[in-house]
Formats: sequence, C-alpha cells, structure tokens
Amino acid sequence: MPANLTPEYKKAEELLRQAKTIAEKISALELMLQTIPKHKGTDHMQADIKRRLSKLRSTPQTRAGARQGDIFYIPKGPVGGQVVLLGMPNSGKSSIVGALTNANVQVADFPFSTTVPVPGVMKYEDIPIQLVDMPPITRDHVAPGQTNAYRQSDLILGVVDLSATDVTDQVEICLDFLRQRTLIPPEDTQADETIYRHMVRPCLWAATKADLTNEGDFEVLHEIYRDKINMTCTSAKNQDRLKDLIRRIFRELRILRIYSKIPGKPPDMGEPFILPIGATVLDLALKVHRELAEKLRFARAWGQDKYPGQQVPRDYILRDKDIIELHFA
Ligand SMILES: Nc1nc2c(ncn2[C@@H]2O[C@H](COP(=O)(O)OP(=O)(O)OP(=O)(O)O)[C@@H](O)[C@H]2O)c(=O)[nH]1
Ligand SMILES: [Mg+2]
Repeated sequence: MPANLTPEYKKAEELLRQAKTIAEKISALELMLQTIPKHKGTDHMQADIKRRLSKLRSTPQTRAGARQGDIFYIPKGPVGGQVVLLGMPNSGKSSIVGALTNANVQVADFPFSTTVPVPGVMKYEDIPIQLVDMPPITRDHVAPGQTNAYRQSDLILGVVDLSATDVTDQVEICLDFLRQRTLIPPEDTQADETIYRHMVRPCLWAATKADLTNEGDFEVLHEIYRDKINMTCTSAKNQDRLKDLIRRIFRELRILRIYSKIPGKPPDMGEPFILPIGATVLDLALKVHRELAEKLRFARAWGQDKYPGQQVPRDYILRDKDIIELHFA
C-alpha cells in the first residue's frame, strides 16, 4: 500500500533533517509520528520513528533533551517562568539582566563580552522570574547548543539597540535566527500553524538604550513591526521603563498565582502556586498533592469576582490571585 504522505509529514521530515540537537530531533520525530497517515502501509515507518524516538529519549539527558554538562541547559528552579535573552553583540542584554537581577553579568563597551549564559532572578510582585543573559548571536555565528536554551525557555526576550543605526537589521537577523529554528512560525501566513505549535516559543522584544535616542525613534520602529512582533521600549538606565518591562514580561508569560488555604486557617500568602492561564482547580490540586488530586471534591474560592468562600467545581477556571481551599473526599 502506498504511504500517501501528507505535506505536514514532509515538513516534519524536513525539520528532522535540519535538527541539530537531541531536543530538536525529538520534537521533529514526535511531529512525524503525529502527522504520519495511520494505516497498514505506514506500519513500518511508524515503528521506525518510535524506535528512533526511544533511542534518543534514552540518551543520557537532564530535562528536555539537554545533555549533562551542557552549558546551555539552565535549570529553572522554583520560578514562575524562565526568560532567555536573544540579541546581537552590544545590544544591551547584560545591562538589562544586571539592572533587574543580582546576576554577576559582564557589561562592556565592546562586543562579545558575554560568552556563557548567566541566570538571575527578578521579582514581579511576589512572583520570582528567571532571566538568563546569553552570548550574542550574529548573522553567521551562534554558539553550539545555544538554540536549546531558547527551545526550553518559557519566553524569549529579543533585545535590540534602539540607538544603533542598524536597529532594523538587528530585528531581522534575530527573526531569521528564530524562524530558521522554528522557534517562531514561518513567515508564510498560509502555513498550518498547528504543525509548529509545540516547537515555537512566545517572544517579547525590547528596544533598549532609549535614554540615548530622540523622542519618536521608538514609534518609528514600532510602526514598522506593529503587526509582526510584540515590542516595548526600555532602557537599563531608567527605572520606570524597567518596571514596565517587568510587567510586560509577566503578561507574556501567561501565568497566574494562586494562594492556598487550609480549612479553618488563614490563607498562605507567602509563596503562591504558579499555574498557566486557563488552569483549573484540579490542576492546582495536582500541583499541591498529586496523589490526593483524584479525591478532590470541590473547592472554596476567595477572589475579586466571587462571594467570599464561594463553592466552585473541579473544573473552575482559576483567576490571578484567587485564594483556594481544596476539599478532598
Ligand atoms: N546609555 C545606555 N547604555 C547602555 C544601555 N544598555 C547597555 N548600554 C551600554 O551598551 C554597551 C553594551 O552593553 P551590554 O549590556 O554589555 O550588551 P550585550 O548585549 O550584553 O553585549 P554582548 O555580551 O557583547 O552581547 C555597554 O557599554 C553598556 O553600558 C542603556 O540602556 N543605556
Ligand atoms: Mg552581554
């Protein structure tokens, strides 16, 4: 029986050919398995994909395909999200990480001053968020393994130097980098985005060094990219702009914080549970106590749009800052 392979499957095969890292190969093979027509004629092919997948998955790894000792595998720790910076040499990445966290970054007036990733933690209200300073990329050079850090991030923060005459080139080079690695969808608006859904990462762009520019410079750049990318204006030397950047990062991470409460006791307002937007009471229960979650009966909620202590079902969709009391059978 002929295999009748679909264009989606062929695209996945192409992604596998381009894949350089284990994580990328696994993603591409998973996509092939998802998109291969399921009938007798493809039985052998399906078995072959599964065999290759299981071999790759059993390669000694830490999380998500990163090998032990890989400097671009950056553990996330207990944070609400990991934001990995991307940009050309001297664009201002280290200065942003240095201004927002206690990380020991190298800021210098010459290109390629950062050679290894440097993580640091900042806070948006009571949510810790990890920022990772990165070596620069250029049109022709990316450090081996660097793509993995972006693939595993929760958000990519593209940084361009608004004061530079080549700022649009900077954006284009970064966009090419991301497109070539399917970290953002292809430019072709006809492309079936569902194929790339699990490979692409959310991106926010910061046009920095605004303190060195004239009024209106950001608006001109923003106008060019208005429909393509989500861009904000910042400066490592301006506290208000930095605060705004933190708010934007929080928004793009699409997370919410939930405070848990034990019946009869005041809520624990210390460390919130962090969940993705759209999570339900059951998702919270799974996070609080995986084994007990199936015994969850209902919850009581305190929040902006509820009566205090209102009973809510397991599939109730949580809102940022809800206080939730879980009731088990
Ligand atoms: N005035 C001003 N100078 C900045 C700002 N951000 C960075 N700089 C300067 O720009 C130069 C480069 O900054 P870095 O933060 O080291 O740039 P980088 O992107 O980390 O550079 P690489 O590590 O080479 O990729 C330094 O001299 C900084 O002091 C800013 O917002 N305002
Ligand atoms: Mg740097």
